Amino acid sequence: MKAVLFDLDGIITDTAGYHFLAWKSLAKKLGMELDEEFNEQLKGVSRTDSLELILKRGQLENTVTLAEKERLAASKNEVYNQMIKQMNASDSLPGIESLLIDLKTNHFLLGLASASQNGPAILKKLGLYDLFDTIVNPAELSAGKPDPEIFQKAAEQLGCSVSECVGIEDAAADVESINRAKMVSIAVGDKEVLHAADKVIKTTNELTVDLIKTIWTECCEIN
Ligand code: B16
Ligand code: MG
Repeated sequence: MKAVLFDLDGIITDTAGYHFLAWKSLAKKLGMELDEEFNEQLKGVSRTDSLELILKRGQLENTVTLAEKERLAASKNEVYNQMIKQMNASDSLPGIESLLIDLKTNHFLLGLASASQNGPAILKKLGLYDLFDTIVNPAELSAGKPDPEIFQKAAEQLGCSVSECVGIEDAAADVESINRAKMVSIAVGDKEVLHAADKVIKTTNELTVDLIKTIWTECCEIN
């Protein structure tokens, strides 16, 4: 194992609630109510694709112009940025900061494979930006998760082969992205939802360098 690739939202920090509130407020202006169940579909999905899903739900997809879509996406991002303004070093999920430091101390490479264009700014707020060796720019991808491109790109940027990487995610579509990239996948959350992962754990503070190395080694022995 040479590298560990992290999702941001739901693994490094819990920004999912803010994304939900920002989309909910935008949907309300469009005359729609969004519930938590629908929000599950938006996890790991890019800003533009999330907007498309919301417009489709309101049967508005053919009535909104491209310029209007851009305006709506920008306005959601403004609301979201307002909400995350106060984030600081205390906002990383349990055990994440020490895990990243331990991985670096053990000479593993770290990559960010997040659909969020706000990823670098959020890592800076959390004081974790300098620990990362690479960050994939989601704006440069031709396909979002569950396509494997984002994980393949992270491996390429680190100069690693996919077999040398472990990906860590919190949503089903995102686990699919890691698996399709032919990397070892670790999921954090509900086993029923995330069963496709090579290993599912309940919370981020269970993640340790030893656990990640053991999972990677076991997967290599099986394959
Ligand atoms: P932004 P992840 C994803 O982050 C979020 O899960 C998803 O809800 C959001 O729409 C997407 O980032 C884009 O975020 O609007 O900040 O560019 O889970 O891939 O780290
Ligand atoms: Mg996520």
